Amino acid sequence: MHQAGNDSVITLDAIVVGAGFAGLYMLHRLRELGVTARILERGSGVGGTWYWNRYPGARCDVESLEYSYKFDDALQQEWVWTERYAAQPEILAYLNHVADRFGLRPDIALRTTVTAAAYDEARARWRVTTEDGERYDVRYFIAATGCLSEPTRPRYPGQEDFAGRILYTSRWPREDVDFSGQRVAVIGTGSSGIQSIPIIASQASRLTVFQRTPSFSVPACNRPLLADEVAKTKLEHQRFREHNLEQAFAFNLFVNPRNATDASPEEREAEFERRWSAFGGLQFLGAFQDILLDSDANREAQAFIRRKIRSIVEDPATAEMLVPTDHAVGCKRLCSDTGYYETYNRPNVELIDLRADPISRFARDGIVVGERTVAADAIVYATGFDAITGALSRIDIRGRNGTRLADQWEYGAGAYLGLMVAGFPNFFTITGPGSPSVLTNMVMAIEDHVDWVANCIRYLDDEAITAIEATAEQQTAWMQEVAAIAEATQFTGCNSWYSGSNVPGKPQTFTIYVGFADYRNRIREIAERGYDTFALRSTAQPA
Ligand code: N01
Repeated sequence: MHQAGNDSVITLDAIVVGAGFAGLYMLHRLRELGVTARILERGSGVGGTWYWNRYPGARCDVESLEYSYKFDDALQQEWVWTERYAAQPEILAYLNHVADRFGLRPDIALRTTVTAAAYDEARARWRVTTEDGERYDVRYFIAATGCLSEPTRPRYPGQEDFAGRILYTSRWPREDVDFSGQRVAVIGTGSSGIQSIPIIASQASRLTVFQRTPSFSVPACNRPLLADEVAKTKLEHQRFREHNLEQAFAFNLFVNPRNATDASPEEREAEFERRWSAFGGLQFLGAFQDILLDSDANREAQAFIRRKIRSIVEDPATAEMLVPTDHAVGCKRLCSDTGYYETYNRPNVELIDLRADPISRFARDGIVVGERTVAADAIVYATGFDAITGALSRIDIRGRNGTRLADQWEYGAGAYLGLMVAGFPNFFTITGPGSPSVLTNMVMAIEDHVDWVANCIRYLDDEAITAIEATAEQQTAWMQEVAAIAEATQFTGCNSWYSGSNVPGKPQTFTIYVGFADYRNRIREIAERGYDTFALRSTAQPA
């Protein structure tokens, strides 16, 4: 690393933003290539989304044996997952282990927020600036900023008057939060709310849940992993993980080849019941192969979950409030829970439907809905994220001719292959808009992207190419393809964070490439054919 004394600009080959799954593996690969790099991470620890989202009940909805890196055999063998779905502390411990095992920490700057990055076309270099005024001069600017890292922060009138504690699931404190004897309000019933509500209910004297839209949720069927199944997976892990890469969502979704629309009512009921009570969680989506493609098939899945909610929740009025009526199963991300619907049978839990009774303001002692003040000692926002683009849009990123990324994405985000933005040479977006990102087992999608970026950088070095950039035509055609694929599915017909409709003013575009295995083949083919179709520049030498 070269640190110039005069202007305190640190010269490296690459800056990676973020020390989650993506940033850690990217740094590892860059080092293998001999590329000097540093991760800049705003948290005070590594782990990314698993560093911040430490709310009670936080747990992954992809199985732990699959939701882990596959790149290193020894790592795969030595780490032992304890539960079918890993809880947040275990995943965070795993990522800390990875940072130590591969000696990554010396090249990670924590508590470091990137505020700006500007491309200097004459020098084909990026100038990256942090909140503390540090400046880096690099050839590659790599965003490993995560898809769910920028929380939305709704604000109600009178919020500053509230005398109790306000918490965000997405920014949960590091110390234990004990709700014993407290009256707690939770706003939001997506995955974070649905995971935390049963646990908060078991601690609090009273829990009031404020729901704007009910979600579909399926029991996770979590359990301790058996020693035998762990040993078997370790023995076969190469094949097991290769199999992930061939799947539509990069995890082992057991898809029943039958159509729900062809099945008899008895057959449908039996299969849905098996998925609900034995398989659990996202496996519900594989009950029939047409659930995510055909609205009639999806309606059968909806009807089954609605019946389940009504059979579990004892109070009929509460059950009706919890029944989703305005979207398909899977259109909003399917939630995976442990005892969520049962929680509403507890005498200390109440559900308020914000569509019938909107919050008018916060008061000193609680939340005002209509004429009533719901008393609260603590309010938990489980209101979600400015997904996919939120973290990047908050950095002042300027490409060629000073074009701002936020301006280019004003009417909808796009990136060729989900990896490179036209007008922004040598800038890579890991799991960016236009890639399968959140509709996958993220660790697999991340590894795949990191490998792609690493191979691209090796190619550029080998060929003495200074800068690579996607063309505007490539990007436009790619995003059209992404949209066309999504239109043939059930993912686009509702308000969801997938399409940005949860963030006021955000353009509503569905930028997720549905189908990991197809996508992976596409980007590998493109790389194998060579990079000649990109705009390449080899004249100016890197400074
Ligand atoms: O966020 P969400 P999340 N007033 O956007 C409501 C991943 N994740 O943090 O639907 C009142 O899903 C909002 O209502 P509506 C996973 O991919 C994974 O829960 O917009 N309510 C919704 O009910 C997940 O999908 C895991 O009408 C407001 C809720 O808040 C993603 O992160 C665990 C509101 C937000 O739900 C996001 O989940 C946790 C307002 N002003 C998270 N604004 C697992 O691996 C929003 N809402 C299992």
